[in-house]
Amino acid sequence: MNTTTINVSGMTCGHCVSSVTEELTELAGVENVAVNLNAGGISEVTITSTLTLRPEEISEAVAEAGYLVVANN
Ligand code: 9UX
Repeated sequence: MNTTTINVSGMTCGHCVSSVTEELTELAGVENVAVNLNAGGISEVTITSTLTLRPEEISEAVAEAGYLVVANN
């Protein structure tokens, strides 16, 4: 199992969490998505998958939901 942690900006409520979770869950091999919501700040999203995910497909999925993957610093 692969664990990928990303930082996402622009999420402020539970519906944001649902949207991002739904989009990421659609990626091939994704088993679980856990969001640590930081409303108004940078939220940490941890993705567990059976396949290795490409950074671009993750960014695209998050963008589909309407949010942005940002750097870890
Ligand atoms: Mo909640 Mo998130 O109304 O963009 S869906 S703030």
